[in-house]
Amino acid sequence: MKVDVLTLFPAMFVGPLDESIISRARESGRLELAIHDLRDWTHDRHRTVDDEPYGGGPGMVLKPEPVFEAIDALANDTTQVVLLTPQGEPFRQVTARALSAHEHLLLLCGSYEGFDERIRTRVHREISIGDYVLTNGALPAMVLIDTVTRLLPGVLGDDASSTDESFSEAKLEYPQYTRPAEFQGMKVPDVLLSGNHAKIEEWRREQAAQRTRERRPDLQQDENED
Ligand code: JEW
Repeated sequence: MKVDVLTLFPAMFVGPLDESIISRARESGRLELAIHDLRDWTHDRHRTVDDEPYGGGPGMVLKPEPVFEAIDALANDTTQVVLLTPQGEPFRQVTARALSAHEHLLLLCGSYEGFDERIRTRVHREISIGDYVLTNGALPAMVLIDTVTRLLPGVLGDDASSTDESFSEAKLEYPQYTRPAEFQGMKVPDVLLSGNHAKIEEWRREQAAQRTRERRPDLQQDENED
């Protein structure tokens, strides 16, 4: 998959995407990532990307011209153009799945208080990563890249792929333990040391269901499974 990112803060993308699984996905060619500075599509001496809002009011608004020019340069008919914005649809695992099916994503990060409404006409999807306030769209873009990359064929080993389903199945994970069997007076539950795999599986299912009920009642669990 090819992912182009359009941002006013390209330096924010250096580091987080050069580590771990994302880094390996890039090295193996399964992810081709390019970070672009929106100011590269300005033509004035000050590389202006924003202006005052028509009608007055506080803050600055992202100008349409550089964004349209960048989209014209970077996107084609097969590109899924995604705008990161607090006004977007809430980002979920199903959204990540849908995006991972595209060969080419163009992520528009934006910045400032807002963007010219006409930018929306060039966008296929608007996504918000959650209900909290951020300073710009760089972190949301990186969250999206991370979630989508690990869904690409061959990026995760077989072991990790099987643990991929926690959120797709709307269930939190069961409690886990490793050695030692007792640590600072805290014991690992007997059932996990019993060697009885049917009982262990039963215990884990019950723990996961209980934990989901208590912590995330908004997640729709399988009704016959607790
Ligand atoms: C997101 C892109 C660009 C936040 C979440 N927050 C916020 C906010 C901003 C500007 C105006 C109004 C509210 C900051 N901001 C962004 C925030 C995406 C931009 C500027 C964003 N998902 N996506 N939770």
